[in-house]
Amino acid sequence: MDRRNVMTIGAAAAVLAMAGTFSAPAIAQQKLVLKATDVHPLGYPTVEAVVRMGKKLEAATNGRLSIQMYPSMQLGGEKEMIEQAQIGALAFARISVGPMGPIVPELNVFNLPFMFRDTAHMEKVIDGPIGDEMLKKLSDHPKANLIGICWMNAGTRNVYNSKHPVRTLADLKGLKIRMMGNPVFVDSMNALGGNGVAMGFDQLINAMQTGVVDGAENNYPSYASGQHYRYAKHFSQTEHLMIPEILVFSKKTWESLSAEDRALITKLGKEAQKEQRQLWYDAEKAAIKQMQDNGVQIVKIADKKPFQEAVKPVWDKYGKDHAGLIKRIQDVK
Ligand code: GTR
Repeated sequence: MDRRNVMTIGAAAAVLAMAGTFSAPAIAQQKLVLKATDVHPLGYPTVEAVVRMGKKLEAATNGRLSIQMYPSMQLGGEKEMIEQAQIGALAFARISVGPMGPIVPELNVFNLPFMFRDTAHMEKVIDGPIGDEMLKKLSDHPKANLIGICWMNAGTRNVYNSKHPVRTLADLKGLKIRMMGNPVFVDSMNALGGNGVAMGFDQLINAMQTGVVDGAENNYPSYASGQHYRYAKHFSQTEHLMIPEILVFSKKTWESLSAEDRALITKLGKEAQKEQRQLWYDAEKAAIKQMQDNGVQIVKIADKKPFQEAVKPVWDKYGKDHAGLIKRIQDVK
């Protein structure tokens, strides 16, 4: 080996050494601001849980990773949020399982009316092996392009309208009720006797104002924080749906993260699931107070049996391919 070659090798080694010393940590130090979005405003339990998660992420990585929250549908409705996460235009989207059903068929089981017996049942399912399995189904789905991070509570959904109190199925007749964009919901409302109209959450206020719909259905915090009582004062405790929400992450962005960063986000997601739950219970109480303060008539449904009977065809149509999963959910005691 002549002297020139030795020097070349020496210089190359020096460059490699420098790369090892400076460049790699410099890359690792690169700041990454993860965009997150939600249809709800700041302070709403799902938004607050993700904001808190962002603070923890920032602290754990000395500011290298952080979350920037775009609340209140700033980046569009849920459909747009999902699409943006899929292409990597944003990292986190907190969405209802409602619009995810058409993407991951198994998730539609959570969208069946009267699927869960009560809140405790729903929580046990999402906190347990079925919950983990469903998150994995979403993450592994070849076309979803999303990673399921964690679950969040969203209470029960209840019908509200501007015309009259709904106490029985007969009262739903002729009412145009906005439902989330997924055929299972329109079919459910039609089976209950109303007229289901699918549209995004972002179009709802306008549709109620202009009479395109007579009302909608949702949980207490969504109804109260969106001030839907200004357009639809008759709120009935139909509790026909109990749909958990899901925090998803863009698969594209996920694949660019290190294993450590993924593990950290997964861990903080589990913590967010717990924290959001307490925030949720508090928000439900506050929402009911706000509704009462604004003269909302909260109508009790004396007999829910006819409602449950009426949606049987929806179960036959959407549940038939998932009998095993439905049975496992029902067996969770
Ligand atoms: C809310 C839910 C939103 C959205 C909305 C809707 O309860 O938090 O994610 O699904 O309902 O009705 O579209």
